[in-house]
Amino acid sequence: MTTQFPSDFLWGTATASYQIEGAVTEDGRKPSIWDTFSHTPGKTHNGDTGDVADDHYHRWHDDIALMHSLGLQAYRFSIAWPRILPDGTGAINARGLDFYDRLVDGLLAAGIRPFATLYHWDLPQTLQDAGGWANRATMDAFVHYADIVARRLGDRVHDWITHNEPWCISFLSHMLGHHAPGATDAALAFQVAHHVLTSHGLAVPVIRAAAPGAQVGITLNLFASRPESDSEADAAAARRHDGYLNRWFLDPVFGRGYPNDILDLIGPLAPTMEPGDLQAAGVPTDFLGINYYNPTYVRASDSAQGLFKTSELTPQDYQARGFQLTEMGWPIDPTGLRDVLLRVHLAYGPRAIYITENGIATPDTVVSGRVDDPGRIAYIDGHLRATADAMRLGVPVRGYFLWSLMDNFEWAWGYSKRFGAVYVDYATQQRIAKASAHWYKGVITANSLD
Ligand code: IFM
Repeated sequence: MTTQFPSDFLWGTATASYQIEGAVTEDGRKPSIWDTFSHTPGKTHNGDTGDVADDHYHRWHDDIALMHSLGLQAYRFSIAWPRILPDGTGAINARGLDFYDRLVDGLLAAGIRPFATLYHWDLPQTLQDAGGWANRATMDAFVHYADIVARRLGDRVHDWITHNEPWCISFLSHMLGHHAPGATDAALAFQVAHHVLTSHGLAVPVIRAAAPGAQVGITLNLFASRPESDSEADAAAARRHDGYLNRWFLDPVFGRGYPNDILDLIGPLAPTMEPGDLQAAGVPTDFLGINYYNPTYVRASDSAQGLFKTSELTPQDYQARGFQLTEMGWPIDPTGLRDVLLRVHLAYGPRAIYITENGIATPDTVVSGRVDDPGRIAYIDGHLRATADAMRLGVPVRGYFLWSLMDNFEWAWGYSKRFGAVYVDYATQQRIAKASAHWYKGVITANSLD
């Protein structure tokens, strides 16, 4: 059955600065926490770093031409804070701003609408040395940085995202230790989350003032938290899981403060707040960005280590239950996206939603100059149909950004996982549009799925 999208539906791809740019010491850029982390032995697969990545800093012009050839209408990229303010605050590095200036002009000349994310994890190391996101001063530094960037680009960039995936910035990076800066302290993670959310809210009016007419939002990575069985214990575990992964972020962003059930659960680990913080975090926004990859099934667990007393199914569990897995070991289930979209619409009512990331890592190889990735086509197809299902039920989804434009540095997984619609040969930096990129172009052109 043909699935038609509205005529103004926006089709794009997404990337992030540290994952593609390389050129980490060029034109005045100083280290970010990801430079430090990736250069620390044992932190990334194979010791991979973003030193070169996709060399996009030098190849941006060709990359825009590639996007144009693929029919893309929008491009979500992130700005590297350490290029703009190499120490996080203080002197502005004009050459850093110039890079994004050229990029934006190039995108517009190619008819591609730029969506700029201000923070996709590359915190200047100097700020980390002063306490990072646990330090309130980092919030002020972020707002100042947002102001500088919005003043420079705001005459041409109309769509702004403050932060990408606050859950990853806080819990994945400060409680689970998987991402930079690699801390394992739950109280720290809650404090970081609070400052990230507050800084989002403080930055929104600043961006609007610097870029009149701007549409401003935040991107959350949301999960379909599902109980593994019908038992009341597992249902309660799924609520806790949802509480700390989803509601801990959705509730304050939509002006409701933090969820009481999670506050009760964490007791003294709750963040220190100042008057006005929650009000700031709840500032009305123009859209919500949602990143969705997979559902998560959880069961109650009495493990003394688990603050939330839940455990997620393992990849083996998912396989045993008939799920197909991505190369990341994540279960594939597009109904999770439909459920997340409906839930957010009904419970929070954002003015508009963009799917700012959705995609899959697949085991791609080049054969006779071609890369066939049927798994990616099936994944996108399924998730677009799920999106259309949600839209038919009234969810205001305005666009879809495939993660990612091209293969890139997948954080702790280094270059071992390929999420791109475009294959990157890291030895030569050759780009090869995969079968999915050609297929996606067809979808964009038709504005529908057959
Ligand atoms: O590569 C990441 C991206 O930086 C943030 N969202 C999830 C992607 C895939 O893991």
